[in-house]
Order: sequence, then structure tokens, then C-alpha cells
Amino acid sequence: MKIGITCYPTYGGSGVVATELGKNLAERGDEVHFISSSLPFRLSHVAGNIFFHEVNVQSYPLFESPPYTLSLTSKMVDIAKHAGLDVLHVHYAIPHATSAVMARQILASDGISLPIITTLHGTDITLIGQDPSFAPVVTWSINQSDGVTAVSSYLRQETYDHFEVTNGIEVIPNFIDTDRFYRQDKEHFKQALCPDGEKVIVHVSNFRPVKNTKQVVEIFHRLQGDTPEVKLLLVGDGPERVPTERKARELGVFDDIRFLGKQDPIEEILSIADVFLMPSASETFGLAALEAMACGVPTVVSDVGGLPELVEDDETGYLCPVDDVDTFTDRTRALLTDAPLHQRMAAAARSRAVDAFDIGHVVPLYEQYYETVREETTAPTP
Ligand code: GMT
Repeated sequence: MKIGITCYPTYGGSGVVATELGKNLAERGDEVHFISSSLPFRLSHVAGNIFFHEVNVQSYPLFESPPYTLSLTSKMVDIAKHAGLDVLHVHYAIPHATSAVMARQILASDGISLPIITTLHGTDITLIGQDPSFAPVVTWSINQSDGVTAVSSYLRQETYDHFEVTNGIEVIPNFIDTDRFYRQDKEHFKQALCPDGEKVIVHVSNFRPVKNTKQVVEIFHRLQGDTPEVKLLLVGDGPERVPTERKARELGVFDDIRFLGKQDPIEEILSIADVFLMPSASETFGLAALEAMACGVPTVVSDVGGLPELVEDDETGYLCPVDDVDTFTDRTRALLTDAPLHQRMAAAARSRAVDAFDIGHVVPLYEQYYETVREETTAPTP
């Protein structure tokens, strides 16, 4: 099959899912065309049956900012025509689904049929998509899509609750390549960071307010003075990084924290982690937590959104009420001090990642869905 994929190329879960999906589809024999504003960060090389098409935006004195949505639409039309796409799969509704619907209309006027599938990821539904300046367009774009998927049952329900969506929504969860994400021997790295055998807490995010990164520092602060001692690795970057650094200085824990910025490969850092913290205010799935689980790291996460579909409380990690820093601290402390508990949860976390979310189980669900949507869109109307 020839598949077009549009996603945000920057750091973020939706771009990761889209890119890993495209790479895996290509390995399975499909021809994959990424259409994006720049090379997706997990797409290190483009070869064989993977193609990358950069969307060129035009500036013009009249435009306050270049209309990316229109340039993306034109690029989708161009690639669909010249590569002969069988399906176009867009990730994150704003503005990708809207561009795709417009592209499909333009192609139809030339007698070309292009089924489009929209995958809803997160704040396109739970936050920014609900703003009155976007909501009618998001609703229309979802209803006009030939197929719609959501990354959790929670997100599917949120979509129905907040938008007048009449289309069906298929739940296909995030996935992980458990052959790449596993606990590796990184003893030298651990030694360098923790010469006195300190435990390691890791948090990975794009440092947006929804990720509650200042709370990660607060939890870490409350664990000071405990035995064993603990270090905190903060991976990623974004608008909350500076306020989080400030908080760390205020609490006097800055020197025990490493702000690592954007990092790849993340699995090497996760391989030295003892606990993964995710105190998000909202999370539709929590891909970063799944990456940790695959590396055998128990997770302490908020009991919101899609996280209870991923983390089994008291089995693979802990679910804690949002903003309840006391509970987050207690659960983290339990994992850092009770070795048999840690061992049990680390093994359970890895097993859950392998059994329920391995890329080998989930990518075929997308392939089957592409087939279903193609059949439905080409079937003659009775
Ligand atoms: O929706 C967002 O905030 C952005 C999006 C992204 O690109 O990072 O994140 C969402 O999609 C991920 C992949 O499906 C999910 O694993 C994340 O939980 C989700 N983020 C939020 O809901 C905050």
C-alpha cells in the first residue's frame, strides 16, 4: 500500500507514534510518504520505500504568519497525485485533519479518490481543540474523515463528550518497539551520574504546563534526606523548563538534578532509572510512561485520562490523584526502599509493555483499519 503520513516533526508523542508507525509499515513492505514541515525527529534517514516531503510555506507581506494549513493541503494534493497514495493518515487533528479533508475534496474534483484517516492524540481534543476558535473546525474535520482513531478509550469518550461527532472512532493504543526499548547494561553511565550508588528518578516530557514538571521537583525535594539518596534526571525541553529550574533552585535541590534537554536515544537513560514520574494534569495515553515500562521501570503517574488503561495500580506502578504530592512522594519512596516490591513491579511493567503494547501487535491493527476504510470508501452505495 502507498501511505501518506502527516505529523508534527518536533518532539512530542504524536510525532513519535506517527514516525514509528511509518517506519514499521515500510519494514512490512508498504511505501510510506511523510508530509511534514520538517524531517520528523525520529526519522533519522530516508531510504528505500520511505520518502519525506517538506511542506514549503510562503511568506508574503500581507500575511501576518504564513498560512501553513493551505501549504500543507497543496503538498498533500501534489504527493497524492504523483505518488498515487492509497490512503492518507494524519496525526493530531489541528490542522492536519482539516488540510487532509480539503486535499481530498480537491483531488475528488480531479476524479482521484483518497481515503483519509485522522488519529486523535491528546490536546487536539482535551484542551486546545475545545477552544471556540477551533472547535467547529475540529468537529467538521473529524466528521469528514473517512476513518478516525483515538489512542485510548478515554480519548474516544472525551471526543464524543465535547464535540458533536457522528463518526465512529476506533481505539488503537500507542505502541512500543520492545526489541529497542529494554533494560540495557549502562553501568558506566550510572556510575558516572551516581558515584555513591544513589537511586535514579526519571521524568521525560516536553515541559508544557500540563506535564506538572514543577511537581516532579517538589516530590524529589521531599525525598531528600531519605536513605538511599536519590538523583533526578529531567529529559526534554519546553516552556516550563525555566520555571522548573527556578523551583529547583528555590528548594535547594538544583545540584542533585540533571536537566538533560532533548535526548535520543531515550532507552539508554531509562535503563538506569529506578522510578519514572509522570504527575500530568491530563494525559490521553502517556507514551513516555510506556517507554519506561518497556525498560523495566515502575511508573508513578496521575490517575487521569488514559493512564489507568496503561498503568495497573499496585501491579506495574502506582496511580496517584492529580496534584497529590504527598501520595506521589509516598509511592515513589516505597519503590525506592522496598527492593522486592521494586523487582516485582519492574518485571510486571516490562511484561505489560510486551504483552499489550508491542509494536508487533499494534501496527497490524492500523493496517487492518486502513483496509477496512478503503473497502468502505470504495464500496458502491446501495
Ligand atoms: O496532545 C498533545 O498534547 C500532544 C501529543 C504529542 O504530540 O505529544 O501528546 C499526546 O499524544 C501522545 C501520543 O498519542 C500521548 O501518549 C500523550 O499522552 C498525549 N499527551 C497528552 O494528552 C497531554
